[in-house]
Amino acid sequence: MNPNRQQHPEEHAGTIFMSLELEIKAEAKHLGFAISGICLPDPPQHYQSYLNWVNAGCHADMAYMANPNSQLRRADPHNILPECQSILCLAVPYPSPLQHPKPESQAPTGRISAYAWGQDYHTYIQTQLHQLIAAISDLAGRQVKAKSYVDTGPILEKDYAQAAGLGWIGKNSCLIIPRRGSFFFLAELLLDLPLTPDPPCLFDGCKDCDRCIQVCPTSAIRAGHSIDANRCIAYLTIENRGAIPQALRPKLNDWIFGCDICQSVCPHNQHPLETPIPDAFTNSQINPFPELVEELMLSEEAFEQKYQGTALLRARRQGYRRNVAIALGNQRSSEVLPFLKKTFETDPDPIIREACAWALAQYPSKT
Ligand code: B12
Ligand code: SF4
Ligand code: SF4
Repeated sequence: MNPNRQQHPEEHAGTIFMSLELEIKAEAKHLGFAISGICLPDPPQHYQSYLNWVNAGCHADMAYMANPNSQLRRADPHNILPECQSILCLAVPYPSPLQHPKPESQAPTGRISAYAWGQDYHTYIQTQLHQLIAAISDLAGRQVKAKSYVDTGPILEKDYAQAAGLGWIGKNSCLIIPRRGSFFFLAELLLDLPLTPDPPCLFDGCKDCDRCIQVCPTSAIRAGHSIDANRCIAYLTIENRGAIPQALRPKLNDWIFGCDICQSVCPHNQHPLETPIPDAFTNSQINPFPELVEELMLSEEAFEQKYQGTALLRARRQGYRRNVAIALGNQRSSEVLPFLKKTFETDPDPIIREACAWALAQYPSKT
């Protein structure tokens, strides 16, 4: 404990000191990590399931999920931070799409997944994690060695979150927090600090429910609480760099970046307890339901400018406009035909031209 640090308001002679674990969690909460828990840096419980998933090709073209170095690191957190003695698992809420239904619109509009409505969570949460490391060093009385991740590293984040007691892994493969649902980002700090672990979450809130499996438009949810990325709209619209398989295009409907369907139907997301959401994610920087023609016409410069600082840049302009063209094909709104035709005829990018050709073919022929 650092003798120089400021006294906690509850600390004065005669009162009981909070444990280091509780003090760390209080700091975490103060920095926007609404839920936190601690686990040991043991090999993850479902490592073999991960290997099976990779061997079955469910990672699609996400090579970073499969390469030998990434497998080695996922096998044991000590392969990332040899001095690791505990893992602090953290969750940060983002807005529920159920509270922001898509408004009626004359012009065809798309749909952007709720996790991307605010600032890019990687940047925002990484900043908060660095502040938390500084606070923990202060509490510990020494500079702690730490490695921070928020969707940024070779670690099975949901496994550790479950081990640290945050929640359970649902059949839709998302980490669900009891009474709070799954519209949360996960983050971790690997620490060289020995901390008392929390009990794991042993609750199974799924039981006989299979709503997510029933509604997934592309049948991407596999048995065993995992997803076939080759079929998942989130993968197809964000990570996938090539063309989207023709058979799946109609299933994308109006989704142009990510997909919230399997979480939106989950009973645990219907009436969650309110959890304060950081301003970074509530002050929506973008229109969650943008007009598709406007998006199709975005120049490289306009795209970068419009979506600077948001997660949308991950799809790049090419992937984003490919998705937009497919959504235009799915909506069959005849006033957009001139824009689709113009893009088909003049766009230099073959991926975009092909997506426009497909979209045009969805419109009833006049002959
Ligand atoms: C690759 C990836 C994707 C891929 C593949 C998805 C997937 N489920 O694997 C794609 C691009 C499709 C994707 C989509 C999304 N993602 Co993503 N993704 C990841 C990433 C980088 C790795 C996930 C992973 O390890 N997959 C490997 C496979 C094997 O893991 P898994 O399918 O989850 O399998 C686990 C369970 O099946 C469990 N298991 C195995 N057997 C059994 C048996 C039982 C009984 C149980 C209970 C569990 C169990 O063990 C496995 C290993 O943990 C993580 C970040 C990270 N480093 O963990 C984010 C992460 C999972 N994604 C996240 C988000 C927000 C999303 C989206 C909601 C975004 C969107 N709206 O479009 C969707 C959700 C789609 C879905 N239903 O999963 C969040 C999830 C937060 C949460 N509450 O769970 C994470 C944790 C990022 C973060 N730090 O916030 N994602
Ligand atoms: S995110 Fe969409 S496509 Fe992917 S598993 Fe869930 S419902 Fe299916
Ligand atoms: S919809 Fe049902 S089965 Fe799917 S994750 Fe939620 S509770 Fe589990």
